[in-house]
Amino acid sequence: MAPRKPASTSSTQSKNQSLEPFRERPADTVLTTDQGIPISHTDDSLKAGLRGATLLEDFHLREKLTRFDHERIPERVVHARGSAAHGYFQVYKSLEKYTQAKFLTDPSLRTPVFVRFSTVQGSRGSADTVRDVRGFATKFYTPEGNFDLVGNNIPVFFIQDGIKFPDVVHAVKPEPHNEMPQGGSAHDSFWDFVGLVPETAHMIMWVMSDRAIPRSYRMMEGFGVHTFRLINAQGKSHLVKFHWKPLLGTHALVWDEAQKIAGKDPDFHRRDLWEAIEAGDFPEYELGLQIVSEEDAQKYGFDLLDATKLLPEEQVPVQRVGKLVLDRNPDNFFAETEQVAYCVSNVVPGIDFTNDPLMQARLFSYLDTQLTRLGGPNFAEIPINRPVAPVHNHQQDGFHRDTINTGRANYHPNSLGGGCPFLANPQQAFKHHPERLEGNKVRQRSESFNDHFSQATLFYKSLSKPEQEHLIAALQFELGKCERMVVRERVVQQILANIDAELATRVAKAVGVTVPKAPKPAKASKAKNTVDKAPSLSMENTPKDSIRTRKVAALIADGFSAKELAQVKKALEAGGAILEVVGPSLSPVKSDDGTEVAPVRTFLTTHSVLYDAIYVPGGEKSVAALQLIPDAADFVREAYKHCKALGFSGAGTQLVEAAGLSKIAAAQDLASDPGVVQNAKADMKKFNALFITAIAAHRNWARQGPAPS
Ligand code: HDD
Repeated sequence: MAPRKPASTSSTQSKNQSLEPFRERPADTVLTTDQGIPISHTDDSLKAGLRGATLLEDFHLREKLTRFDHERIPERVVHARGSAAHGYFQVYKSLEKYTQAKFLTDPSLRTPVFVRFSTVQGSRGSADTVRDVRGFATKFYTPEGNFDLVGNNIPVFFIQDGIKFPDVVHAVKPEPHNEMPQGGSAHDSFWDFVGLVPETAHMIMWVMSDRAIPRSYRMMEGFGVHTFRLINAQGKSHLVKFHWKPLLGTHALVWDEAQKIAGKDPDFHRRDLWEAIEAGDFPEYELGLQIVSEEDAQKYGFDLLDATKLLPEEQVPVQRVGKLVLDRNPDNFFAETEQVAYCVSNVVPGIDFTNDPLMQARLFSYLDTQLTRLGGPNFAEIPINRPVAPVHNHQQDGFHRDTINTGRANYHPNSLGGGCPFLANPQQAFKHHPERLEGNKVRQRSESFNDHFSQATLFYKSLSKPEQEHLIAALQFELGKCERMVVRERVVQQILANIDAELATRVAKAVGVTVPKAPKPAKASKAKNTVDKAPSLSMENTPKDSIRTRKVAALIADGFSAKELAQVKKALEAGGAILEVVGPSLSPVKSDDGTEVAPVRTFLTTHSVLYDAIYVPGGEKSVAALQLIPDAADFVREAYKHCKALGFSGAGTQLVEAAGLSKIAAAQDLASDPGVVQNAKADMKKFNALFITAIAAHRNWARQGPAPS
């Protein structure tokens, strides 16, 4: 197969040159059939007379309909809903001490990547902001072949052995009798499974936390989950956990907001990713590695082969070793995002697997699923899946074969083809780490996998108070949707009571379950060298120093203060935020000095939940008009409810009271709520500084009360 040029090598490269041979023809061409026959009329079928029957002979009609009838391929059995982007990865300095992988040892190399983000439970058309795990899959097109890091935004998994994957997926997917619910886990079969399978406990804590409702794909972490190996040129192996750290920090939505966005804009995350890249605000993440020597593998108090456990950063710090930049949107959703096939088994020399039984099953499952999904064994020839490394082998035939193999030597060894392709130099070839393996054939689990609750408790205890309240409310919501008492009881009594007594009691009360009489205290891990708290697990400790790419709605009507709006816009844009003007209609709105601004959205076409912050400039007439528009006051109320930053300058402050927030209307000094910035005197310098700090803080959680007790 001919070598392919990198999919994207720099942010200045506008088109994927490597795909050019597969691209449609340029704009000056004429319409043809699939056979290249020119077509001059495509609006009427061929008929026997003007009002006569359609003729079977009409090959153009038949081809058009046949192609349409077969446009769909099976959606992914999990992670069906996704969005992707091209970009590149570059290592900061050589990691040759740990690995021979070229993309990790050559700092001058920009390795093209294709990253697909996804939800797990819902179908292709489901909403983006549902409570769910997010997939974070990266295909590195390295010079030594493709490496696929198929991770999630949560560092652990529901189960320990891949043989249970069909069970957990069947349980969480819409129930088989009525195909409900779509895009969510709040139903009986999922929680039935959880109550019966205690190894889910740790993952459940993560999925009920705010991690499962990210603000943006650009603001979530990624994790390889399993322990992998790095192997250096001398054959020495280290164990490694892969992380992605978003440079914009890790931020979440509010559950009420997430549910409303699912209706207002089901494409919220897809749009956010697309628009950021189109605007040149390229999402960036650093690759983090937790490296552990083989000798230390046993010392962390849990089994590194158990995918329901994480390695706290407080025990082994994450080294940031390189940067991932997503700088180009796909040209065609189906050809790229839908047809990309990630396989956990795709590794390059210098990276290897471990015996994690979850990972081992994945090594089979991904390649297997593509055979059905992409119609046969030649899916690696689809442009988005082709390596940039040259491919030479004796594979042949099968459905959808593109390569035209020449010559007669389709076997190894051969002399008819001059011995080609030759075997690679062992120094450069992939070598499986020669780990010593010995044991009886058993269908059992290691005792070292037995502790299901310590890390669930660690996670819960490491959250901030607001995060804990959100988690409790999420459990109350999810279990509250379960119809069967036995399901609710088992989760509370067999799972939650083992994690935290207060958590179990508060959820029990809310879902009508008897509070466990003497809730069992969480079983402390007997292991040495564990931590009691891991601040790195809380999003509270994420960087909050930037307003880059934050979206702010400015609410205006005729008579708004042009000066105030211009000054706030300038200050926000200087910080990298986006100010979107929302007005009563798309017609230009006249300011107090006669200049006009055309809103980009109206109260009908957008909503408070689609913004990070709200700004109301002064102008007596404008504010008086906004007070008469119920949706304008609703904008303010909702943003307040969702703990967002709100800014009111000049007469804009009057909208606070009109929105029914009289308590804060009275508190002009910010003491009661630093997230609400009011400046009736329109001292814009002071106002902008405070407003920017409030937006960068992401949310003022203090505004919320606790979840019901
Ligand atoms: Fe999986 C897709 C992530 C366990 C079997 N998985 C899939 C995708 C992601 C993950 C991000 C979407 C890839 C894309 O965008 O195309 N899966 C994970 C993680 C896991 C995990 C982080 C645990 C650490 N998965 C897992 C197990 C199995 C599978 C244990 C089976 C034994 N996963 C699949 C699959 C999918 C898939 C059925 C569906 C579509 C596909 O592979 O290409 O094979």
